[in-house]
Amino acid sequence: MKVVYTPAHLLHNPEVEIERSSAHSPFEHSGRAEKIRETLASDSTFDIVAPTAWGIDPITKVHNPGLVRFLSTAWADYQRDIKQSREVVPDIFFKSNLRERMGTGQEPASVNGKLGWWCFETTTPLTDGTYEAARGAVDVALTATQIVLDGAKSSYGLCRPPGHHATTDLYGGYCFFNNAAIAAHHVASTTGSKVTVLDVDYHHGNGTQQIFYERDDVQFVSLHGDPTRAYPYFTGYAEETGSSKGLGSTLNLPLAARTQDDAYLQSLERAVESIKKFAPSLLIVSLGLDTFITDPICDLSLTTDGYDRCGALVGALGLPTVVLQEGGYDVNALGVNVQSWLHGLARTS
Ligand code: SP5
Ligand code: ZN
Repeated sequence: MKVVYTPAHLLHNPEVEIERSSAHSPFEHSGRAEKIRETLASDSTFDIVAPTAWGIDPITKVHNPGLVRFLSTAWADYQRDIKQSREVVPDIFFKSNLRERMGTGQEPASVNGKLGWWCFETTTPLTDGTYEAARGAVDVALTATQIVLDGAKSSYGLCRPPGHHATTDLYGGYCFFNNAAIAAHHVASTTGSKVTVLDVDYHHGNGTQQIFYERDDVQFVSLHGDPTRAYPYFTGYAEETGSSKGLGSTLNLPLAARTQDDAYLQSLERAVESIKKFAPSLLIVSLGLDTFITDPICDLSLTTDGYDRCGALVGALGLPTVVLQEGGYDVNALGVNVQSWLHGLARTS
């Protein structure tokens, strides 16, 4: 199986994350992707290749061009206009209620205002090379997708930073550009065929859901910690099933704390049945390993063997499958967990 990787991710290298009312070292750091790369490099099943450059157009077909423009200069603008700072984080957020009955308003002219306009939370600092790293992750996703469009049964894109929390207009949740959504839109719009994004990251893929909520050509199916207790809190309820043309093309399967392999696989079986009904021509998996039993920020209880079973269940769909990396924060186990999931997939697909 081809693994698409670029060292460009190293350019996004925050040293602090503001979370739970304190500043601490980031859960999302470059060691995650390097651990995965090292583990897959030592396994002859995998062949690591570099991405090709796809340019900005596939990004602006999914994201507001204003978001892309902002991210391309935000760090430098902040250094120049506000102060010298290794990490750049908003200190104010636009919330639509602030202007209730007064219209949406407009993007502020000042960089501090812009930060609050385009970002939704504090755990996603910008550093000097964040934009280049985020562009690299999109190139990784699109190159992995092209490998499958060219006839491979499956591929794996080692995306970092991750993508599934980024909406059309907002970054956050460690995500800047929605790699999986950009890949899914690219396939749907260039082939005219249906695509499913199956999101198995612990956290609800609010960005991917929002991007496709009214569409009937891209299905979104997600298993995640129940938003009554889990980040990102405001989305991912079972009642959210899509709207207008997209009604019925979104499926949310929220999970209880400490869900183990067998119960998780029962929910994954429901996801697989809904994908069969939708009958896409291609499957994109947003793969988060933060469902792992010892993940430091999550509360599900999956095991390394469980991931093999999950990959095998998805592989049995028999669909061309692009697997893209999202979260997973127990770095010691991250490499073997990705490896296990992909071995399961390759065995049955
Ligand atoms: C891609 C991805 O997995 N993004 C996750 C972003 C979560 N960021 C904030 C997490 C806050 C969780 N705090 C819970 C601490 C429990 N000890
Ligand atoms: Zn996650």
